Amino acid sequence: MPVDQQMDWRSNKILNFIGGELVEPVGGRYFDNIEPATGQPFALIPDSDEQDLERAVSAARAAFPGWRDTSPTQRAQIMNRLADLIEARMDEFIAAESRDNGKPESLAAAVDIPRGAANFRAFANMAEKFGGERFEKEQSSSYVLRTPIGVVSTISPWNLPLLLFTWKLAPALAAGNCVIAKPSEVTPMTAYMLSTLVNEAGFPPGVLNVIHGAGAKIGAAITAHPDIPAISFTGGTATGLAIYQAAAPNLKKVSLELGGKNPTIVFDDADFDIAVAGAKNAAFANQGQICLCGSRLFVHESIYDRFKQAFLEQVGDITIGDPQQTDTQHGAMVSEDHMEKVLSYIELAQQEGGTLLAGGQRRRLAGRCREGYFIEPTVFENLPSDCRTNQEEIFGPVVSLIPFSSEQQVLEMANSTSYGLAASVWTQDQQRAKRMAEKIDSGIVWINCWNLRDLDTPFGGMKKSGLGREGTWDAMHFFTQQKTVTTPKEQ
Ligand code: TXE
Repeated sequence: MPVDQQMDWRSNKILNFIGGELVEPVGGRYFDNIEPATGQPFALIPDSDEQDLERAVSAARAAFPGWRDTSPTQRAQIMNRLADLIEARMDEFIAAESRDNGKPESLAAAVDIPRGAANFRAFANMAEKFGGERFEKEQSSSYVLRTPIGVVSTISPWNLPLLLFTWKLAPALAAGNCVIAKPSEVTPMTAYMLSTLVNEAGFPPGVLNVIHGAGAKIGAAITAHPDIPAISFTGGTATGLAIYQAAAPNLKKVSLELGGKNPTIVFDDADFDIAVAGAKNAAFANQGQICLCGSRLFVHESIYDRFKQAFLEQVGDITIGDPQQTDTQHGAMVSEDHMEKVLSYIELAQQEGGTLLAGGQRRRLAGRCREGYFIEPTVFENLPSDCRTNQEEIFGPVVSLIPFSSEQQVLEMANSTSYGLAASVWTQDQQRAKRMAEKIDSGIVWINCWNLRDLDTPFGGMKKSGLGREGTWDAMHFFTQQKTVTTPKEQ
């Protein structure tokens, strides 16, 4: 269970969960789990390898016939029970998520943990109502069965640890698959806590297995394993491409939700105050570490100066602080490596001629967090649309302000990156909103809002932002195979 802060941190060992048991990695190796707000280690993470994976695959294969034949209603009951158990320990999960990731507890409380539990409820509901189509023709009657694939794997990232972990697990389980889940080694704690509740929820042993460890080692082993025919991945584009290649020889099914360089587009007829607040939230939520964050902020030239001023005022009001404090709005970056990556982009932006309008520095806090990985919310302007800062995913609290003069011009700039995940458009002109939605190359377009998620809607990106879609219906499709059954009609 969660870490006892009084003990020597080395005795705080995260364990794998295989075949219904919490187990040490076979090789006995661990690495440190660092708290990003303090820079200090606080737990040990299993450095799992192929031997652990083989155990998990055997357990999952053995469990599959039973789980496949469990009724959707029973599966739904077990999943709802797991959601109940998470909710009953809400405060522990919130504290652990914040400690592991660096995000404010208030954010984990508002988003990560409630959504982490709600994902099980949403897909429990799907288990009971998901079915195949029927086709009635003159000579034949057909229906489509949707059957589970078998043993599948989920590989999830560190930015929304429990939320994205369960977003993948839940449809796989609801569809009747057995799962080998690999959370990010950067933020393994809430996945571990969840694994301690799986038996109590009533899952048979082997249905859900959680393996911890390094992406390049255990993640790569999962991707290459011949008995895992489907992988749902969220993470960086480079890793997604590696997974796609590794999966090809075995013709595995892959769902890839990758990076983004998302445009926020503010027209001169937008509701000004709502647009300023929305653009700020889009740029800096979760310290800018959400694939949906709007890191390119296009503002119509006629309101540019006024907008810039109002935006900078709001950015200046963001409270940076210890994630445990209730008034903190902006916490730590997830790791030292990631902080260094983001700081190097801030340096690059200046080399590329950008004018720094706000932030731009690592923030040193006093007390407990003095070694923490904090970066100030950072705003640039005067960067050309095609420079690296405006083309590459930074994945941090860095936004670039860019003026535009026409719909055509902003569309060209918005579509100029290799990504295509999400966009937000701020205008009160419904026709313009419709035109923009049709022409922006991205899987999601929000009009006068940002990150307003309906879980039933398809979620995913175009171009290098990914392959396939998630969302309740799409994820159930991904984790099932279709079987067409046809009978002749009486002539
Ligand atoms: O993610 P990785 P990283 C972006 C963001 C960030 C960059 C790199 O720009 O700076 O990606 O982040 C597992 N085979 N996003 O390196 O490596 C890994 O263990 C199989 C966008 O931290 O993609 C983890 O569980 N698995 C993003 C998961 O992949 C491998 C969220 C994601 O880690 C593997 C996070 C391999 N060879 C970062 N290598 C989003 N789309 O929301 C690593 N993994």
